[in-house]
Amino acid sequence: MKEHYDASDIQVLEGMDAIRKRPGMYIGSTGERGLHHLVWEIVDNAVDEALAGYCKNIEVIIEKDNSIVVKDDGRGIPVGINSKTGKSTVETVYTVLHAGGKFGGGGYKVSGGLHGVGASVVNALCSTLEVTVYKEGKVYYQKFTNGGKPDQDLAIIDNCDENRSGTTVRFKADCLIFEETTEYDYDTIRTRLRETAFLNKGLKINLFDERNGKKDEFLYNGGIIEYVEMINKTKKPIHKSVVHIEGNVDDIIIEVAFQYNEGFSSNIYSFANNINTCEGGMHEEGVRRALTRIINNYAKKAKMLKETDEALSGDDVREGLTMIISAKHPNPQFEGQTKTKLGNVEVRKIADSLFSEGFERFLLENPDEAKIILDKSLIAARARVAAKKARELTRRKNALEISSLPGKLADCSSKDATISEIFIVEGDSAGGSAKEGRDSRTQAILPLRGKILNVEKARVDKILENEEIRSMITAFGTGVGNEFDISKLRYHKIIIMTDADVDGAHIRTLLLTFFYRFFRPLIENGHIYIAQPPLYKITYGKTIKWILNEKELEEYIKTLPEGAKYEMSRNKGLGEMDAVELCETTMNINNRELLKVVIENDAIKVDQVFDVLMGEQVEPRREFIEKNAIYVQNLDI
Ligand code: 0RA
Repeated sequence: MKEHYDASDIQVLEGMDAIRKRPGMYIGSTGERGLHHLVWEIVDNAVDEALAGYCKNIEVIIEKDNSIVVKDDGRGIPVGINSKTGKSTVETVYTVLHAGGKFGGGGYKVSGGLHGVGASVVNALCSTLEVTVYKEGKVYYQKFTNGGKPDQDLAIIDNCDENRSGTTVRFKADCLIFEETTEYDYDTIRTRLRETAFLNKGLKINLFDERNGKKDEFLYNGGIIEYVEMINKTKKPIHKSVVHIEGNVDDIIIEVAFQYNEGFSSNIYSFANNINTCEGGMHEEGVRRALTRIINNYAKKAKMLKETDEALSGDDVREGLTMIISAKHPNPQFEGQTKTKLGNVEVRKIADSLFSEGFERFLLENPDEAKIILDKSLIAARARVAAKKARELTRRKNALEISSLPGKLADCSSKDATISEIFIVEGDSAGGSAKEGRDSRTQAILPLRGKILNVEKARVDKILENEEIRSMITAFGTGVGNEFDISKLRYHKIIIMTDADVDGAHIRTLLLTFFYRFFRPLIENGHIYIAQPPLYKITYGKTIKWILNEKELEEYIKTLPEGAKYEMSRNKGLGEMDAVELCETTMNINNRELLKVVIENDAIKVDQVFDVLMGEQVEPRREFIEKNAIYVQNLDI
């Protein structure tokens, strides 16, 4: 341990201390997500070395005690003394905030949003961090403890093969900072590393979990082409090849891969320097604009669009489209609420022209596939026109009626949306009890008859003709599609209340799919909830007790006198309770426990889950349910 600190040491210590005082500012949270950010940060450093063209293999190990090891075979972090800090570059990188970028010198960096905060942030939040650098026949090593305090200077500890180079970092999250958990989730790390491998063709990434022996290897020589193929594996592609377009202008690289499938939703995922740009940005705008324009031009030239037809809209040409856009920029600007929007304006034009050129050439060289793609867009346009007519019809019909609200809806009397709730209830009989037991001031009830339409299997016009779906749309008040306006939402809580059986779970999944596809902002803004009717009924003497779950059951039974004779039954459906019981257990805001529905950050994963569960192909669905039963359960929470 060091005993003497000079002025620059003190400065560094203060910097590291500031990170420990406000970890949230640097890694977003100190929960599970923040914990995983440590891994992303260290892996991203290695990926930067791969982007620079020097690293081909990355290995990540989750050790038994939840230490993480990240190994790369890059050039190795420089070991010489840094003139500004008077310390080795290794020590500087791991103890000075934002030092990372300064030593890279050009190249594409994985940096933006919460990422790229620097290895020093990780070090500050770890109980131990060890760096080993292999370079020019020597092995260099330095260890930091208690939030990044160096145990000693960087030292040569061994010799190695002259040809070997690389960096190995081993770290353990500090449980004083990550109070909630320091346990890593294999699948979270796996999904992220797979994505990184897709986005960096030729980079091999190995993952090994010493806690349970799980392992994976990711290497995609086809890069994002293979990514599109994987996403479309659960859908039915309508043309053979994945279209691939790549080019660069002024050191800005744009790469796009896409393929249409039989489905109706559009799945466009964009990345800038490997960061998932969920909020889009200039690269995405450029490509979208070009896609619409090129398809319209082709349709006109091929006389597929009659003079009388209106132009194909962006939605038309994106129906059933799976697309990955990857931009690499030497100096990316990340904007937006979550810093996941690429802001560099020059990128729009570059993305537009590179994509237009490549896509036009593809259409010319592949007339058969061109026809398939054009037909798909033309059919979508016709369906859109039909849907518009259907909507207009609904509106006119409503205008003639006195109230535009659906007849089955028992509305609440309050007009204040912030305190109003709507229960979507399975079945008329449960709907009856709910109407009787509700607080009619703030609680509205909308009973649904049977199962709603599966929106993954139907086109927009058919979906909008469905009566159950129309009731929900009118009741919510927001409108759908282009007309959607969240400020018109009539209830801030939309609560799904279904039976606690298989059918109930299916109806809930159908409803969640519908909300996810048509009302995603309602989920994103936390308006969708799931009611939890009690699972058990205990009759003890004259008292009847409804119990939410196994855990509460155990606790309740403990409170009964020893040898007490009680009867227990599983609550099969909402119909088993009378109005008062339903109200007291599941609806009353003082007693009930609602689950809020949230969207997993990984949009691709969520999309796949819905698609596999609700889509056309049976085999991947079975496969998926077998492998991921638990995840599907979690999805509801
Ligand atoms: C700056 C310059 C050089 C290598 C690196 C950074 C580097 C950093 C990390 C972080 C994790 N793995 C890494 N690998 C390399 C080049 C050094 C030289 O040419 O001597």
